[in-house]
Amino acid sequence: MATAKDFMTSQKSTWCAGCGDFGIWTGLRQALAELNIEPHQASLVFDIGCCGNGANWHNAYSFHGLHGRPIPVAFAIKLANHDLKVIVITGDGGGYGEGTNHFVHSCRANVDITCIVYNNHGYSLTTGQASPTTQQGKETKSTPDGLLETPLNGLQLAITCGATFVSQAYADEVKHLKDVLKSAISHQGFSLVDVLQPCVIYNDKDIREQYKKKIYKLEDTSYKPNDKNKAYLKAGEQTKLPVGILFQEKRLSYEKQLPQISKLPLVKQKIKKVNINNLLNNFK
Ligand SMILES: Cc1ncc(C[n+]2csc(CCOP(=O)(O)OP(=O)(O)O)c2C)c(N)n1
Ligand code: SF4
Repeated sequence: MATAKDFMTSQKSTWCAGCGDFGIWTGLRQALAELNIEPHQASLVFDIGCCGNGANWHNAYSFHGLHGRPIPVAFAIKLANHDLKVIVITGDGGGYGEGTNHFVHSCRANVDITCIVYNNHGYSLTTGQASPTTQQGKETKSTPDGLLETPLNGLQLAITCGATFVSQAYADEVKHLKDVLKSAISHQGFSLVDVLQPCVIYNDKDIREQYKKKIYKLEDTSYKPNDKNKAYLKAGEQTKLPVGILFQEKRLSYEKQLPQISKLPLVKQKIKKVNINNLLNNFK
């Protein structure tokens, strides 16, 4: 039986005391353990960012690559070995900014990966610039006179682009977050968990009080996550913030439709000897 501790390394975290990333780290480790996934059965793909720095203290097959690019790496890992649970760890900057293109097309593809967006509504690692989810009018290091653009809603983007599991969670509600993560990781297809993550350095000083006033659990209402139009509207709520599963549907995942890997993961297949001359002759 795996335990949450199995997903820790001997490295100490460099996150600031009070960072919301700690709650997500705990929730993720607990979710994996409760699903009885061992570290060698999971691949965690980290973006560059404060959240991505966690690559050093998460034990699993980890990859820490270029900013905005964890999704294509995760997609490729899934195609190479679809027996692995593949999880992307990215910020709102990486997921919805530099990596938007990959996000959009992986939703469409419905590849079976889980994308956890550590959404602190700004670029934290690079010291407080505006990201695509920053509130309009916000003064940040990169928008000293206030941000002009309207914020991007990652939940609505995912629903529109064909993601088959879309959810929102809160970093400080670890048990609830863990349950949402368990559902997302167990889902067959592209799953998004957008986690509202307090940053104690670059968010408003009362960010936790703001979240406490606004957040409510969808399970405490009569809401059912099976209607795309209703999910889109729910995902747009701002005065109050719903946490839980907003949308889920069944659709065959990308890797399940590939005949080449339907019987055996690519990594377990024997490499066939190919006469390269036959191939080269085709180009003559
Ligand atoms: C290709 C590339 N572009 C830009 C950067 C600079 N950069 C590093 S992290 C980052 C954004 C971090 O914000 P986010 O993804 O939201 O993660 P957070 O630090 O808030 O967890 C940026 C712009 C980079 N390292 N590489
Ligand atoms: S700067 Fe913000 S997001 Fe980064 S470690 Fe500190 S509290 Fe967390």
